[in-house]
Amino acid sequence: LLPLLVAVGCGGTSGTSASGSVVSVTERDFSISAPKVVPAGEMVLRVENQGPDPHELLVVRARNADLPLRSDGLTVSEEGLQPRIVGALATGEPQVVRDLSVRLKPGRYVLFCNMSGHFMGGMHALIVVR
Ligand SMILES: [Cu+2]
Repeated sequence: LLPLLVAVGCGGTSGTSASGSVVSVTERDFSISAPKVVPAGEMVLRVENQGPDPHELLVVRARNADLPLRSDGLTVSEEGLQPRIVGALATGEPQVVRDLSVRLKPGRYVLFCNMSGHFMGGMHALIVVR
């Protein structure tokens, strides 16, 4: 899977920008692919949705993907996670690439999609920032 993730390079982006490094994240039904370790600081999460469904991406500081659920049992309790949510993005339609700028301190973070049932379906990834 990894070689596919590296081949984004649209229009002369070089892997770094004024706001820090660029980290490629890929979402699909129903998984999230992201680097396991990234350097701390400012970065751009370049999120590509490979669909076919629309997705979203939330970034929360958490030890593992054992996140609290709402009473519906289908979505993560974003209310219960505040203020540990450090970024959020709706990816919109498939094949769309969107950037999310975040500043991450060293620690462990979970990327997840909180559309109904998607987290349970496997749309979460743990990244270590150091
Ligand atoms: Cu999703």
